[in-house]
Formats: sequence, structure tokens, C-alpha cells
Amino acid sequence: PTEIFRADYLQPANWVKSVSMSFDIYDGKTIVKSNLVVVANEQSKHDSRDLVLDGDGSSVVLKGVEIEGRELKEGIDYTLTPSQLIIHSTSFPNPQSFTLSTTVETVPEDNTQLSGFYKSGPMYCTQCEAEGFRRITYYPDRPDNMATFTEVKITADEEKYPILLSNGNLVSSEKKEGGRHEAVWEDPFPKPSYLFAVVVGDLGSIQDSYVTTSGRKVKLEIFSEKENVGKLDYAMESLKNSMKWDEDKFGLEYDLDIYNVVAVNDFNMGAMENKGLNVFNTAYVLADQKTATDGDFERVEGVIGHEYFHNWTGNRVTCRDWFQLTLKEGLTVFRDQSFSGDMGSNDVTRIENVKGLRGRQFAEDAGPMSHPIRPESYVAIDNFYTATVYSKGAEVIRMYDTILGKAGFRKGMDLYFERHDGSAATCDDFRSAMADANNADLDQFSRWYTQKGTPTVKYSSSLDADTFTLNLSQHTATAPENQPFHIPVEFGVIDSETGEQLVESHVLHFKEKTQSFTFKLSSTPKGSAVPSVMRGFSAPVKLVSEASPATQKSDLLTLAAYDTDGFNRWEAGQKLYTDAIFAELHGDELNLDGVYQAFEQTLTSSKISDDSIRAYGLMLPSESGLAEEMETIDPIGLHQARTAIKKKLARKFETGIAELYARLTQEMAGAEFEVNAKAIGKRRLRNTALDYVCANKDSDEEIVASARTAHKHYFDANCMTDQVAAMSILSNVHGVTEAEALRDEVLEKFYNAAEGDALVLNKWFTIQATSSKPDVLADVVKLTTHPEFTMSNPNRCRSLVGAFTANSAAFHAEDGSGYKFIGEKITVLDAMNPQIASRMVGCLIGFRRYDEGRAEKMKAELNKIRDIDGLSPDTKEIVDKALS
Ligand code: DPP
Ligand code: ZN
Repeated sequence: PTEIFRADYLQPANWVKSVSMSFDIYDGKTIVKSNLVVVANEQSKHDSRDLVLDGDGSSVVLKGVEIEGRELKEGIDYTLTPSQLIIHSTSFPNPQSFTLSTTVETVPEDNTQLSGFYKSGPMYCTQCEAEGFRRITYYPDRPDNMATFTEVKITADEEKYPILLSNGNLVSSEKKEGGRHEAVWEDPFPKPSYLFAVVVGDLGSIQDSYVTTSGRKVKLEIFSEKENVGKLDYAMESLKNSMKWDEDKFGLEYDLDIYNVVAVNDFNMGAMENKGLNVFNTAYVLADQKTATDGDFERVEGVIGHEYFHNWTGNRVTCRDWFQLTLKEGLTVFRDQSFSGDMGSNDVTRIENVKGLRGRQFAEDAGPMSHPIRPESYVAIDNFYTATVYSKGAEVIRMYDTILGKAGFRKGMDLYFERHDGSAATCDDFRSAMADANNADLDQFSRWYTQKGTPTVKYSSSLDADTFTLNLSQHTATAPENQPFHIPVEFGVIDSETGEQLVESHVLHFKEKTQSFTFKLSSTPKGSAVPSVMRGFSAPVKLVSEASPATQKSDLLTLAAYDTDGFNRWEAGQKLYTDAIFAELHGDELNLDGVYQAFEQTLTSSKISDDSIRAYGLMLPSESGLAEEMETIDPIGLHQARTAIKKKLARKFETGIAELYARLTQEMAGAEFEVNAKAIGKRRLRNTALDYVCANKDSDEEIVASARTAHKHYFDANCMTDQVAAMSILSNVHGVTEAEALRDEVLEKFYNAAEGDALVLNKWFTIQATSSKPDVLADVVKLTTHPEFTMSNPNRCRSLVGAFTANSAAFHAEDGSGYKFIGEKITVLDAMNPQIASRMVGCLIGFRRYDEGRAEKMKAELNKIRDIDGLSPDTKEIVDKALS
């Protein structure tokens, strides 16, 4: 495997301009024929005019190559390697333009990588992003080659496979001999090969329609296996909402007559935006009251939106090369986050997104896989579908919006489409459109694309009469060579006594290593003037105050009580909790007055009208987020310290929490189940209260009592959200027989009620894998032999093995047993599905962040993996980076 560099990009010597294809599907063999209309690319700087086609010889077997009726000969007319078919220019009849035809055979039934054309249960489907199309046929499998797929003909057995789908519009369908039938599809929009899709199966569906602003009627259809058709309504609703939202916010309409979505059980990613034929992992499209949690509903809405929004940001304007991946992904994540915020609550969505960024992207940026949102090189591009490219990429887009304002951002988007619609663009093109549309200087802003690592912003402030000074400095510990970033800092000042705004919120442009800003206060403060910095989390940085601990604490209390910015109000509470957890961890003297004050305020304040905000305000920061604040991560100490603080809060506020729980239980009793921000907020708050009610336990009696509460919560539940909340609590029970009996009863009940539903069973596996029981690894090992467990389904594999790696205290057990377990699983997985294996190996690569004992054991597993015979390039790339 070779490393590919961004700087080496060259246009190809030839373009494929249009394509017609046929898929002849038989059990155990599919014949794919392709006719490619090739034209010379005059702009190419390649010396050779040869036509280079990608093809994965482990997946396709070449049966014939022709140019306009003439059979080509290997060695003379073409060269075949394990990864390419090179047509010598000497064989071109007319170097300007000709048609090349190939025939290959492939066996989708044997394709366990789930890239290319494969079988998922009883259906066939494709996954082509990033480089799956070369596992279907020989083709210039690069995103800058945009071609019109004029005809895709699919032929298969009619009874077994009544549904035959591809991109675009259906041209014809007819019966054939021998019980077979055929469908022909045409996609009028030129597209790169990664957006190609075929789906074949015996599927059920729901249908609806949408009329765009300009009056185009679009037929919407969502397909799934027949038993799941009842779980598609929420996705359909979300799809229509997405279509409307993109028209309202960006003036972007859908462009085909059909929009199809298919749910597939075996899928590496979340979903795929193939033109007119989205393919979805079932986990991101199926949802109903009985089987989906509120988190699942939110994800369905978000991912349906995401894939729909790709139709413009990704499909109409695509990426010139894979280094530009964040051009479509960062932008589209930003769009789906904005959509989710508008559908529910912007503050809630913001909090959730930042939690996600801190838990995953910050960790990535602090480890060996740290890369700029636009990487400079890769071996396997599939390894760069990362939190950095996606989530940090979305933060970078959000900064344009913050710097230019909503109207300015929209002007930039309009210009971007005006310039690049129908073509393959770069991140620089996007930045230029934003700059030119607004006459803005975004040169320094380009560093967000070239420099890696999470910057730290430190601040201090002073007051001299009515002049307030804010001093800022920036640096990146993991990349000290970084030049200063253009950081938008949303900022305001608050009076600690009155809560009044002494400086109205506005954006500062922080561009130097150190910089000071001065402001006149609008009135004389009655208390102290407290800065609120980085409101709304206006940049993806770590923010550190340089004030004395006492000032910091009182500032945080002011912000937690008064900040007009919802994010920073929440953030202030989180910082107080964080300080308390670290004080507990380090054995420092514990003064919890501030924490208690913030918690009580959150619990009781009548100013908080959103139950989700109250719930998030009561929750302690996650272990993964906290870990990023530590030089050397102590996973077990962290878990214990966090648990201890939680228990203290539960004890201190026992009455208040119990009252809250009882009040909400009463309010919600008998209410109809709904999925909207309000109903979700209520459930979220009640389940947060339940968590505290059940945290309050030391004696056996208390443990039994809390298990009873959770047990009752489970059996009274009218939805999956509440069941999961109760079962998660119960899954931690150990050592008290009576409580264990309640735990086992619920686990068994849950399993039986699932009746084999794959997504529900995934939850059953995950909850057990993330238990805080001391013997959780033994449970997990046993579950790997459960008849419902399989490594070959990515969702199932992640639900048990992946979930266990997120159970930090257990995974990082001092004896290395967690590492050994994962090492063995990766070995099995790599031979089957390299994309999933290389993702899984991510849990070992951060070994430098741990103590020597752990680091050595993690490294030992990595070394073993590196020595695997035939290790995939995907996994090898990650392991090599980690060990170098
Ligand atoms: N392009 C997909 C998505 O992010 C990932 N395969 O939607
Ligand atoms: Zn995407």
C-alpha cells in the first residue's frame, strides 16, 4: 500500500463522460458489463495518454475488454494489475473519444467487506464511497470524474427480487425469460462513481410525496425488509422536513422526480447519499415507540437530513479529490446540526454537538491520528472518515457563519453554488466563495485547513474605571509549530450582582498569538464584571481562565446563574462539576459549595423552561470528555471520582430529586407518547432524576431499594427510552442477590420482548457491555458466544465489542485483559471487514496518554496486530501511525 499526497493531485489523461452498465444477477455470480465513453483531457499534465481504470482484482474478475467491437489483448493492448486496468493509448481508435466495454464477474455473496456490491441478508446492495465502485467494475474511481449514467440495467429473478433500484429515474421494466425481470434506470445528473448505487431485493416500502417551491412533485419512497415497514414513518416525516428546511434556509430544491431511501442491515457507515437512492444503515432510519430511544429518533432525523442535504453539498457540488472530504462532510454536518437545532432547540443541539466533539474529536486530535480537517496524506481514505473531518470540519464551517453573519454566510453559499454547481471543487474554492461574496479577508482562516491539533485559548481580564480589558492568548500543545488561527470569539460581560449585560454579545476577531481587547462598560457594575468568553462555543478550542481559583469559581457561578448565552450557562456548571471531580480524584480538599449552588439552581430555577436544558445541566461531564483534560489519563480513578461526586449530589439533593422524579412521573402518567422536543425533554429530565435517585446507595438495603425503583420504572415504561434508562441502571447491579434477581429479570424480559429485532438486541448487548460490574469482561466474553452474536454484522459487532471499548474503566483494566480481548477480536475482524477493524483499533492507539503499565500492554497488542499475516492496509495504516 502506498501513501498518497494531497500535493500530488493531477487531472487524469482521460475522462469518462458517460456510462451504461448492466448487472446480471444470479445466485453466487453477478456479471457486470460497462460501456464507457472516454474523451481525452487536454488539460492533463500526465505524460502518458493511457486510460487508467481502477479495479480491485480481489473482487472483480475481468472476462473481456473491447473497444468498439474489437477485442483487446492483454500485454499488447492493455496491462492488468491487482488494482488497475491500463488501456494503452496505442490501442485507441481515436484518441479524442471512443467507447470502451468491459465484462467482469463478481461474487457479492462472498463480499464480507461490505464495500462494492454485496449481499445483506436476502438483499443485494452497494456501497461505493469512497472506493467501492472499483470492486464492481473497472473505472476511473476518483471523485473528479463526473459522468452521466445514461443506462443502468438490472436483471434478476423476479420472485426472489421483485424490487430493482438504481439512481435517478426508472426508464423501463419488463419480464424476461426463465422467471427473470429487468429494470432500466437513468440518472440525468453527472456524478462521480462513489455516488452510484444498486439495490435488489424483496422489500416493503412506504410512499409519500413532496411538492417543491417551484412546483416539482417528487415521489418519496422508503424501503426496508417487510417486517420493518412499520418503523419508517419518522424517517419520512424527517425527510419532508429536511426538504422544506433546505428551501427555506438556502433556497435549495430537490432536482429529480424520485427520492428513494433503502434500509440495509449490514452497513459499515451510518448512511450514504447516493444520488436519488440513499442507502441507510437500519440504525439510522428505523424508529418507533417500542424499539427506538429518543436518541435514536434524534439520530434518524439528523442523518436523514444529512444525506438529503448532501444532494447539494456533495452531489451537485462534489469533491475534486478525497483530501477535500470535509468540503462536503464538514459543511453537511453543519447543515444537519442547524436543521436539528431548528426542529428542536438550538441550545440543546449545541450542547449535544459539543459534548460529541469533546468526547471524540479532542481525543483524536491528541493522539497519533491527529490530522488537519483537510489531511495531507493517506494510505486508506476510509481511515479519514473521522471525527476531525466531520465534527471539527462542521465547527470550521460554523466559524464562517459566526465571522460573516447569517446573511453573509448565505451570500457565500449562493456564490459557491453559482460557481461550482455540476463540478468537483476544493476547500479553497469554498473559502474563496465565502471571502469574495463578502469582500472578507479569509487568508489567515485557511490555517484551520492546514494545521492540526486542538488550540488552547487562555484568557484574563481587568477593569480600570469603566474600561474592561480582555487578554487572550492561543497555542496548540500537540502542534506547537502552529501559526495563530483566526478565532472568532463571541463575547459579553455580565454584572455578577444583577446579571445585567455590561457589554453586549458580539464577535471578536482573535488573530494574534496574544491580543487584548478593550471595552467601555454600558453602566457601572454593582458587583464584579464577569467575562463570558466563547459563547455558543464559537470555536473548536479549549478555553482556560487564568484568574485565581477563587475568582474563577465566583465567575462560573455568575455565568451559571445569569449568562444570556444558553451554552455558556450550561458550560459554567460543567466546569464547576469538572473541578470537583478532579479535586476528588487528586484527593484535594473538597469544597462543594459552588457545585451544590449550581446544581440546586439548575434543579429548581423557574427560569429554565426547557427540560432538556435542565437535564443536561444536572448531568456530570462524561468520562471521555473529562479524560481529555488529563495529562495522563487515569480511567479507573476518573470513574470512581465521578461516581463519588454523583453520589454526593444524590445524597445532598435526595428530597429535591425525588420530588422532581415523582412530579414528572405523575405528569407523564397516561400521557400519549409523542416525539418532539418537549416530550423528549420530559423523558430526559425524568430519566436523569432516576439516575440520581438510584445513585444514592451504600448499604444492601439501599441497593435493593434503588433496584426496585429502576425495576418499577422499567415495567411502567411506555417506550424504549424509559426502558433503556432503567435497564442501564440495573445492569450495574452486582453483589446483592435480591437486586441481582431484579436485574436478571429485566434483562431477560427485555431480550424476550425484542423478539429478535436486531436494533433492540443491539441495545441489549450494549447495555451489558457498558455495565460498571467488576466482572463485565467475563459477561462480554460469554455474550460473544450468544447465538444472536456475530462479528460479521457491523452494528452487532459494535454493540458488544465496540461498546466494551467505550467502557473505559473496564476496557483499561490494569491487568490488560481488556486489551487482550480487543486484540483478538481485531484479528478476526480484519480478515473479514478491514474498515470496521481499523476503526476498532482506534481504542488502542492512544497508549501514550496512559501510565507506563497500560501503555506497554496496549503497545504489545498493537505489535501483535502489526504482525498479522495479510493485515489490511486500513488497519496497518493506523497501527503504523500509532507505533511510529
Ligand atoms: N458520505 C457518507 C455520509 O457522511 C458517509 N459515507 O453521509
Ligand atoms: Zn456525509
